[in-house]
Amino acid sequence: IRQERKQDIKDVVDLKKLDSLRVELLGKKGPITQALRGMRDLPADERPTFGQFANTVRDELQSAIETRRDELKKAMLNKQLASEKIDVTLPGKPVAQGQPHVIQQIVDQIEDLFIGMGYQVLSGPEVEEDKYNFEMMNLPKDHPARDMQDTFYITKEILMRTQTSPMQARTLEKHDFSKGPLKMISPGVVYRRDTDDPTHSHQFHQVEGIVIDKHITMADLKGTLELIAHELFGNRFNIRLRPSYFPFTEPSVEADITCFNCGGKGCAVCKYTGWIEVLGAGMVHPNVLEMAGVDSEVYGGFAFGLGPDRFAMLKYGVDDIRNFYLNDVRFLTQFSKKG
Ligand code: FA5
Repeated sequence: IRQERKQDIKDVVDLKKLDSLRVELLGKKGPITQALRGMRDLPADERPTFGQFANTVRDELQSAIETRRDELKKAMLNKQLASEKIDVTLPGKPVAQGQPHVIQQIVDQIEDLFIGMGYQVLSGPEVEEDKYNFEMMNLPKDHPARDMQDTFYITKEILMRTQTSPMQARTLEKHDFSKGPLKMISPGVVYRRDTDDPTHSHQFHQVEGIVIDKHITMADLKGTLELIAHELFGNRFNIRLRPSYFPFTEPSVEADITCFNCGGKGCAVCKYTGWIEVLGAGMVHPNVLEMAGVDSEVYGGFAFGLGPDRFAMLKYGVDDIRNFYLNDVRFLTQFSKKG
């Protein structure tokens, strides 16, 4: 019987059944307990031998149960480990990666170019004072040229900046010329009450640039503008300078680049001119220098304001500026840096 029961214990295949077998064999109603209880009916001289034997059987069964319990637990654990095994060599699920906005990519490229030439890169407030956006840019309160930049006013003195040019005044005011020339670019968002169309948005980007020193000429400006065009477009496009007017530069120019859409032949995108205007520039007006406390008899230089939105359109052949602001990922992911 002892051997048979031990075999029963070995044959059990799950822990629950093992536990009921333990209750059955060693519990209060089990054969061992019963036998030990029945001992009092035995003659006194047989009791010690019987008792010893019963205890030995109980201990053996007990240890057989424990051994089997360990075996079953181990088997269960192994089964679980096998089922949860991870194959680290399997290819993972691709994680969608973000990227800088296409306009930011153009701005980054322009920043890299100018940092390489020793310019500092500064950013200014989008909510700006009338004083910096217009007055210190040589556009007093009722100057007709204010109409060139239809403005979102917040109060009479505070507005959404219409251009990054106020950063000219802000940096000129602070610059210490005894420490060297001023060479700065300032990228950022500007706002105008323009009617949205394929080449105009009421919110767009500009990168302002200014260089002030003792002997800066128009040739330095032209060279710098050509460098930007060359850096961004290689030799695929022509650039032309046109005389223009800005109150804060004298003389002033506007730069156009061959229309990406028609290659210069003329189409609706470029209003049949073959050119797209991408920036305004000129030699900084003495009034702007003087108002910022810089001696215009000694110092002078050039400034420019370019539109990265237009550059992005040209570079990638995007025929509607509004696409940049709709944030449709199907549009934006086309301009991955790798691609
Ligand atoms: C200016 O804003 C001057 N502050 C530029 C400047 C700076 C001149 C320094 C001289 C010295 P303008 O309004 O032309 O100029 O705008 C400059 C550029 O911004 C344009 O050439 C064009 O590329 C871009 N731009 C202007 N309006 C819009 C618009 N509504 N949507 C998209 N881009 C625009």
